[in-house]
Amino acid sequence: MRKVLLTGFEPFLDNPINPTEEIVQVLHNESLNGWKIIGEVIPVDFHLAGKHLVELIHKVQPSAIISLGLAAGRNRITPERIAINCNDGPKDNQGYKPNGEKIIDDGPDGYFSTLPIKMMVKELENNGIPAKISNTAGAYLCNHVMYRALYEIQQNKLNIPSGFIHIPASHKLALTSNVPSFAQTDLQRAIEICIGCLDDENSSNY
Ligand code: PCA
Repeated sequence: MRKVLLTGFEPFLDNPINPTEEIVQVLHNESLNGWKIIGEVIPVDFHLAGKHLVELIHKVQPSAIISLGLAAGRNRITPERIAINCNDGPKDNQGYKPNGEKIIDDGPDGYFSTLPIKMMVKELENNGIPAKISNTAGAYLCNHVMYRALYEIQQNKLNIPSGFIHIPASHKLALTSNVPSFAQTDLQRAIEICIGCLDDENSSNY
């Protein structure tokens, strides 16, 4: 069965939990629409995240990659359109503070997602889940991981779709911060719906 590598992140900054961690742990080893889900948690660490992800790509040999991250404050599911060659933002979990440096010195400025992001938004909305394409994944770890995966795919001429989806806070997380929130079960269902779009015939409509 084809495998989809589904990555989430550990908690970071002032977020005591990360709902993406729970999603990938719960969905790990589940099968959906002919896809076996391999769920993995990536550290919020600029020096380790890319390495970890690249190792997973070569170990798992997935037929698609969907990476997930928390965007506390957003009020809908947001498939990302683009990743940029830049690390910036606050300190990571190891205390490293990026300063706008490139992710890959001679890498391209950016990559577009190769996931069917328009189809994902349409299907999410058809299922009653608010969603919207995002035109920036920021410059923190989420952008970093999206860029690293797309770079690795290009370097190795792997013909697989890859990209990133930011999700809002869960209710549990919103108990400790003043942000919009979804039920954890709805966040998980949203990601299942997105995985269900991987085979869509119209998926070239990025
Ligand atoms: N969100 C952060 C990093 C980890 C996560 O879940 C981001 O948006 O970059």
